[in-house]
Amino acid sequence: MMTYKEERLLDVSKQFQIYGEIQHAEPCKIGHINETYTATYNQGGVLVRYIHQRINTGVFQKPQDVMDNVARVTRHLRQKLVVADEDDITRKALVIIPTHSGKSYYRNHSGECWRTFVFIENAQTFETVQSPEQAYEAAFAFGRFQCLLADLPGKRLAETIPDFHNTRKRFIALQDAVRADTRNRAKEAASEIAFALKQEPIVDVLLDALKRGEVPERITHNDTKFNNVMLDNATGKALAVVDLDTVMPGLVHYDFGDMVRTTTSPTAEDELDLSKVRMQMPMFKALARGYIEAASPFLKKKEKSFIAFAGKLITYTIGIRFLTDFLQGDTYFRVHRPHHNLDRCRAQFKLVESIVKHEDAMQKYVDSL
Ligand code: GN1
Ligand code: MG
Repeated sequence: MMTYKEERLLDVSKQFQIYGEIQHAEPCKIGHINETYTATYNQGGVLVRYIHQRINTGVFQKPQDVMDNVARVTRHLRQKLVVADEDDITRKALVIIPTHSGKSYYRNHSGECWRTFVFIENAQTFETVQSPEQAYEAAFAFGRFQCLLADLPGKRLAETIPDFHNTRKRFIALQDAVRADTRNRAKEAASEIAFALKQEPIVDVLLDALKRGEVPERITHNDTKFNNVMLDNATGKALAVVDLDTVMPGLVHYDFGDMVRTTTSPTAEDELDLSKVRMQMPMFKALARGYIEAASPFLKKKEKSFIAFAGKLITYTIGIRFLTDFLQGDTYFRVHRPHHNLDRCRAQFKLVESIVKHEDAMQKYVDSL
């Protein structure tokens, strides 16, 4: 018997090339953007799981572009793993299940866009990092991901969200939100706004380096949260990186920076006790080692050097995105309580302050590798 009330999911489940009957489905609570379900099917008496995911088309306005990118990237990764003679490849590169008409996603009568992946069994994700070994694994996985995609053939990937990590544009958006103050919330966030504006000198550092040709555009993941890495239950090793919606042209620093943001503090992104939020050097070192080890085949010298700075910039950038969303009435990131976006912003800014205290040591360590 179906144990869930999601009538729409029943319709969705019929659209894809999956054998067997859907038994039940549970919502996954990870992620602020898309809506994700784990669905169990009975295939000849064996229970097999799939992921059904509704793409947030408010955020990803061209779902076809998203799915074209994801299809190209996963196909390329799979080919590389085959050539490298790896085993267990369906747990290492996401597998898209097409619709009956061969499409990579299904659009229903009310315009909802749904896609399906093979579920990766015996693996898990974590909201917070448990050990430097895990940090190393995550960084190695994202570095390898970039490395395997460095020779992706064909045209430039679509920019699924233009200017996604453009800190200058994010800064301007914050200034606009403060000026408009449509929800009359600027007062409550006065000290966060002041902190954000004071950091302006760091806003253009990577954009300028890109303009000067010191750092090149590459294919990057752009959402390298620690909870986007699947770790094997048995070995603790990273299997796959997931959430490929923002795989597109970018700077490697965006990826490394978001790893620093989500992997160096023992706390969750929305920690309320700010005294617990801090950049832990052993985690940073493990990240830098793992990342550089995997990315060294393509990473240029100057590009590598900027890695140390990336954590501060991306933590700051995501912080101002949370702040902007708070000021605009929580229309972008899913929130689970009042002030959630402001709480997230505060934790990011606290981490920025902690990173600043370790900046020199971080740079020295990266340069020593
Ligand atoms: C969003 O997919 P999800 O919810 O993990 C966001 C990221 C932010 C992150 C902050 C498309 O990621 O950019 O860093 O929240 N994704 C998008 O947790 O905006
Ligand atoms: Mg995401």
